[in-house]
Amino acid sequence: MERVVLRTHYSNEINPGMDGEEVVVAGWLHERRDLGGLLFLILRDREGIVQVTLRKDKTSEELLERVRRLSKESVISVRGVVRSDKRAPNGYELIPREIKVLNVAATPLPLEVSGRIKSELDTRLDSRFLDLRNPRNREIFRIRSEVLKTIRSFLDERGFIEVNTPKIVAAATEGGTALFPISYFEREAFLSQSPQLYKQMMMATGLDRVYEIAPIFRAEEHDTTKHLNEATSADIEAAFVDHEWVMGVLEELVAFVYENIRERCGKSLEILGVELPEVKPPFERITYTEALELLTEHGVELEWGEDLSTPAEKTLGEIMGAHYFIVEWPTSVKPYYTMPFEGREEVCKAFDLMHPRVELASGSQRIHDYEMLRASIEKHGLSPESFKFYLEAFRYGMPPHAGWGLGIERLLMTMLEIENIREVILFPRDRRRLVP
Ligand code: AMO
Repeated sequence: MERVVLRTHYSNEINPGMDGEEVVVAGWLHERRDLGGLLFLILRDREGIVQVTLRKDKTSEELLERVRRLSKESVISVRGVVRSDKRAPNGYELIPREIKVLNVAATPLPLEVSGRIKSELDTRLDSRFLDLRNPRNREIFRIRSEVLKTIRSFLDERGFIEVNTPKIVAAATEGGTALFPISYFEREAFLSQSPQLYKQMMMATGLDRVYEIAPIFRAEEHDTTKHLNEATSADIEAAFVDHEWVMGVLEELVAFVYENIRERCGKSLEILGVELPEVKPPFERITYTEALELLTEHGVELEWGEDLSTPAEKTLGEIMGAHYFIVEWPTSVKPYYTMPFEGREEVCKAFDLMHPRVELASGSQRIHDYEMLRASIEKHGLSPESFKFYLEAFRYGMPPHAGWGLGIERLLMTMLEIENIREVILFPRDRRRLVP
């Protein structure tokens, strides 16, 4: 069977040294400039732009007319000869032998692709397919892809096995609120808030170290710049280790992601105008109680046993100035599966990984004893009956284990200094947004 490829080169695969060679490029009509005897078409592809130069005296009137009428953002392919020219972008231009119009763009465009005219984020998200034609916006997703690859290779290397757990579930994991109910034949079901229960159950299978990168669904009413109703979480769980060990994995992973992105995505970072800071483990650790003391010193009063508010997180971030862990949380603040410290049950082996702007991850050593877990579920006002499928895994040999969940969008927005979390996910789901 014949395979059709409508281009021979991306724009960045052509250089002035190829003077005289014939190539075929394809992309969108970015701009057209009519200058005396010359007509320039600027073609844009994923990797950049190509200047196509038509000499009016050497081009048929029919072609000139066709090109003049062509709307911006139409899809074209150009077969032409490379000509080295210092004045052209990237030092070369293309002298066309054939211009094919593959699809004509309707007018007017709902969004200015070049980004020269600033659009509201809402307008941009409504026309996301056009918004991502702007390199600044599109490069975020090239980096996102590399971040996911980096996380996978880091965890693979450390013996973690990638798993996929169900997203249609029967029970809440992070407490009774914030669930999206769905109808599952004649029963009620929910969209999964976290792979928590399943990744813990994996510890009873002997798979030992697992990870999952998948959507989490949170029916929170928040309309903030750091919350999504469908987010992406990288989760790990590991057996025969404690919370300190998984914290080590987490800080090394974050540092490795920064290093790898700096190394592999230099051009994308340049387009975004971002310079990644050095991120070196180990990260500073402060206890929850120390955090409260620091906050008091800075005029923010919190009761012991309260979760950290957004202003409290912000103040702490300003004080700490780099990634840090908050450890030794009040047991009452954290979910039922969190292991308390022996002999001081009011605090537990939970941690949050913080970026100065926002929480990035949370995790803990888990309760692995059946009776203790059952009692903890009850103490949190939940019914052990609805957790039966999960509790069963703790009755027949469950090793001690620990894990964490890291928000991919939070990692990206902080790393790339992006204000609104919606920018780092293709099609955000929030309180008002269900399409596109
Ligand atoms: P938690 O609920 O803290 O922990 O979630 C883990 C991380 O996921 C990200 N996250 C979100 N990102 C964007 N929008 C949201 N609405 C949102 N909710 C959560 C955050 C957060 O730190 N089961 C535990 C993890 C564990 O203990 O292994 C859990 O889900 O970056």
